[in-house]
Amino acid sequence: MEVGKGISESDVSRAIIEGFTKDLMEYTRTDVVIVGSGPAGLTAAKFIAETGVKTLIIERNIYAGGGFWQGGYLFPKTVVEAPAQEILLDMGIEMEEVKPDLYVADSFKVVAKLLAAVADSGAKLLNSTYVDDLIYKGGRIGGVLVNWFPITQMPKFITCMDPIALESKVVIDATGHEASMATRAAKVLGFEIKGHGHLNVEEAEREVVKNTKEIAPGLITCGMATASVFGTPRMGPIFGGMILSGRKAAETALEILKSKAIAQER
Ligand code: 48F
Repeated sequence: MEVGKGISESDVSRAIIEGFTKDLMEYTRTDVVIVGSGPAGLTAAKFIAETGVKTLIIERNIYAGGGFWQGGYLFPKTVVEAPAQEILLDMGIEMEEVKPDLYVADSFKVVAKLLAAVADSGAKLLNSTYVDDLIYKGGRIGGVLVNWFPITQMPKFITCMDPIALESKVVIDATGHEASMATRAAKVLGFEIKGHGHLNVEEAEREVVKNTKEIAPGLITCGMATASVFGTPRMGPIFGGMILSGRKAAETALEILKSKAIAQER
């Protein structure tokens, strides 16, 4: 068979345009939107989507993975502590024990296998897309407003280039240090975003998992966004707390969806 024979340029264009718009239409209404595809957001996505819940991850970068591609100082080594290594081992990620309960792995293998697990779970990724704001109606967060990320680099994009809305029953803020969804919600609902504190690994890791919760009706924070909301310390380049926080966000989202479904049945 001669490669490329019988394929026209417009065939290629149609495949891209039809495929993408079909997906986008399908995700105008979804169960869970996760903003940010770092370790916390990706872990949350895997644990939610594998239960069959319709899950959309939105990431402003072309690539997914956030800060998970490198450890500290741009060195591509991922460090996690117990018990988070169990989640990575379940995905087939090899880890070396550097001391009891502390593990290290190649960052590219960690991200590649986590992304594969997320893809297999059925979650969808909308990349190069910036979440600009939240839908707020009936006393709860009801989705997100999105635009192409390159638009944010143009002058005056907020005022003259409207985003489109994607509805969802739950939104998870996994935007890292910026906590940008929580910051929007805080302005509208009148609560305070404290900003994370100085480095303290033990306290930071404990608090980030403990504080992963629904912070406003329909809005959950996880990962570094949680530390920013609650003003707890930063943890530096260790990722166990991010992974465990992502899993807790997934459990919280599934509980919210269950209680909404029960309320609708009544
Ligand atoms: O920063 P990020 O990796 O967040 P995380 O999952 O993990 C934090 C760690 O990487 C590290 C740390 C602990 O080890 O301190 O920093 O909490 O990933 C956040 C992702 O969200 C995207 C951003 O590009 C990144 O990939 N993001 C942020 N704001 C938006 C967004 C937005 N408004 N719209 C879309 N994506």
